[in-house]
Amino acid sequence: SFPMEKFRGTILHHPPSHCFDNSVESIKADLTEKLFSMRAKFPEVATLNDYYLALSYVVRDRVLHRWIHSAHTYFQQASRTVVYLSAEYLMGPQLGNNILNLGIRKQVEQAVAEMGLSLEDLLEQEEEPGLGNGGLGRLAACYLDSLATLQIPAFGYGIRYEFGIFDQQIKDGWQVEVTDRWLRLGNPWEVPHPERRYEVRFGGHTEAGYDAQGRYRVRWVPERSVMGTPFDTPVLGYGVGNAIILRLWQAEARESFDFQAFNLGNYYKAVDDKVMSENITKVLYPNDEPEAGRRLRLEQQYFFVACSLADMLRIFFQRDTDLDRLPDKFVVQLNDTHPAVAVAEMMRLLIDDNGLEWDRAWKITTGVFAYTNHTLLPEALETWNVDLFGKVLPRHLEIIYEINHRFLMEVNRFFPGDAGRLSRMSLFSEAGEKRVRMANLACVGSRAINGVAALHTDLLKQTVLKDFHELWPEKFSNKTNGVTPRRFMALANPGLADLITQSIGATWLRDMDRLKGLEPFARDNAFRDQWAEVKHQCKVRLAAMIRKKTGMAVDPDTLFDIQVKRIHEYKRQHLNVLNIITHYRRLKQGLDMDAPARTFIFGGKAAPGYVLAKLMIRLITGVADVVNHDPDINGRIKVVFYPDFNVKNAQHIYPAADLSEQISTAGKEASGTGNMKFALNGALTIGTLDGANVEICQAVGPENFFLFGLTADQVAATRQAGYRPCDVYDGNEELRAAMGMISGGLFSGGDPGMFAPLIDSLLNEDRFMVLADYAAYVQCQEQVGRAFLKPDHWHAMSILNVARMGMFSSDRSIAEYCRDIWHVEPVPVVVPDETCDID
Ligand code: OAK
Repeated sequence: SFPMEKFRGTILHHPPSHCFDNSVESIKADLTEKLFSMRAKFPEVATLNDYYLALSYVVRDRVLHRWIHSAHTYFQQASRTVVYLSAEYLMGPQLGNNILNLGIRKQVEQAVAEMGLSLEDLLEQEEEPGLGNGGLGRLAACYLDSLATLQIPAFGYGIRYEFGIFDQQIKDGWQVEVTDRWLRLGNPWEVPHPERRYEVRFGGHTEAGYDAQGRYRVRWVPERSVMGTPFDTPVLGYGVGNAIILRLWQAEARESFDFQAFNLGNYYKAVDDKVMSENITKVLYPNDEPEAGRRLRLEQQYFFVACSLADMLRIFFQRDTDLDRLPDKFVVQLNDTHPAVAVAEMMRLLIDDNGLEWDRAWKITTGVFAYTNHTLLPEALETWNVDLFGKVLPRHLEIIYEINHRFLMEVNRFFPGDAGRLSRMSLFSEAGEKRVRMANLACVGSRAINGVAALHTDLLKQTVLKDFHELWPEKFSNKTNGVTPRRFMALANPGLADLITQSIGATWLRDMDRLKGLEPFARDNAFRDQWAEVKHQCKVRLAAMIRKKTGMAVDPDTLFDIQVKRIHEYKRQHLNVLNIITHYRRLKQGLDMDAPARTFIFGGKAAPGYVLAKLMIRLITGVADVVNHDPDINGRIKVVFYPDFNVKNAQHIYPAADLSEQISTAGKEASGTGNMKFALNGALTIGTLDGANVEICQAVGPENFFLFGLTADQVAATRQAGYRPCDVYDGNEELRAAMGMISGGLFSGGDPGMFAPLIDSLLNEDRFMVLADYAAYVQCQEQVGRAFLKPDHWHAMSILNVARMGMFSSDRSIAEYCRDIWHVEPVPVVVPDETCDID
């Protein structure tokens, strides 16, 4: 084989400095060439998808060129590197974003136009990789964008699911899940590296003994193993030479045939094993499933963690030999607990594979990891049955027992004899069946722990992680989430972005504090008119999309009131529906006739096994059916369920909103990021003091925010005082009427039983205080209606929202992670013969 050793640590040669010509002529020539070389087609027979693929390859070459120079620079400088471990990445379509970040939009537009194509049509061809459920996965994608833009050496590691989040269809008003075959037409953005695969072992048992030097050693004798192959997708920063890599692992069988089984004539067992291996990365698991504790899911988690850490060590050993220096070279961020088994795997790698002693290994491990928590909901905190865990990862279970033993001794030194504390902090819960607590493992193995909004971090310290905070207050900090303005403003809303750039210059896209410069324009009539016109155009476009997807006509002159996010009881889409029904009933009674006409738009997926969430969708479509066709209403209310909410659709939806619904029960939404995307596109928010809403309200000013409902403290106190939802129900005539219309069958074709589970859960328990907040919400919505009737003031508020939202850029979040947790510095990448700066 090639004698790599000889060259390790020296630079062989520079990467190609082939100079890309981004002129229109050159892009056209490249496009035709790619059509030929990558699609084997000539123009007359090429499909739109062929052109999409060809254009993607044209763009990919240019992105890879920057990636090669980035990788080379980072290698040469042995730069400190961030490793982001996440089971989910919701990247969204790649073509448009890469064109934007390369700064070649105008040329590409013209090039394809001259070839008789429209860029918009080509962009529409792309099927997005839906490799995530919602907020957590999209946050990871925004963070990659900001890491690249801020010139931070980084890797994103994750799983290449063959089937991402399901596609949602609506049939007879119900959600129907369809498999997401996103790879069907090929994925031009990834580069597979089968030459760089790793073996991942599972099951079996361990054997203890002594090595040649007489040291105690444990040997793991696995039962089976699979291979992990990396697929690399470059992520380009905006207006910089830097690109980073998203490296997703795909599981493959070790051999295409198990030769022994084959020789024994057991052909089908051999094929079976191959299928079993490949199953590991077959499908993304949905959140919010009642029983998610499945073996395959644990295997997925360990699989990608094992591959990623092995890869990280390989890179480390390219330049270094002393593992004590690992924490100087890498920091590994755990995106929630899905990758938390990394703590045990790191210990195993250091002790079993590299021969380190426990204390030295533990110092390295706890110097490398940091943990972000993304939820307070107790049912979303991950635990694994110990028997299952031991069957899949016997060596890791032993290591976790040992970590726990040593950890509880430490706790006991700090808080002697506090048995309650010991049992709460243990890595194992013993109530009922014994389980491993992944959040506790993540806390113990990390040197930094953070929440994702100020309120969330405070609540973490007071509730789920209280004991850990008391032990290690210095580990905790808050890092309020952010979103990338490149995708969610410049790409999604070019009209708005252009207007902003005309007024305050172009630098805001990389320095969002500059948006402050918009404030004076809130008083400028001519500017307000332009602002209103941009919003109107976005609404016209969304109306066309709604028409195309649902066949429904909606009027862009009505108030677009939008709630898009996962469907969940705590997010309270049913509170929104109760207000719609109330408003509907008032109109039927001839009341509220001066309220503006509204289009209520919903979107979002329900977990396939979450019965009440699916029923909430059916309620929305049921209300839509009645209200939209009631001649008395005559278009004063329309209700739309926009099917298959995903990143691609989201880019059409956020820009078109007048009103953003952020109405979760206070204390339940860790942060929210949709709230930021709406406000950055000039929507006003109706919201509770929950998650990042608190900070948004503070930033834009309460006079530019529609605030309602119980605070997190009040929610807790109300619960404590013995909250009885039926008392609220009894005391509110309009609420009774609205719920009565539901339970009477008006929205279920006369079937009174359909929504009974929803109604019963509200009346008997109402875990999320829907009824407690109902009156305040309805009243706040009336205020919204009145405000919308004064367009000048409305648009002024909208401008002030955008002007004051700069801190919710993911650039700010990432800069804080870099400063407080990661301690990494930017490493600028110079690409020869290229000017990357867009401004
Ligand atoms: C998913 C699975 C397990 C735990 C949390 C999640 C998740 O998606 N959490 C969401 O993370 C977002 C990013 O931090 C937050 O904005 C959302 O509030 C939170 O629900």
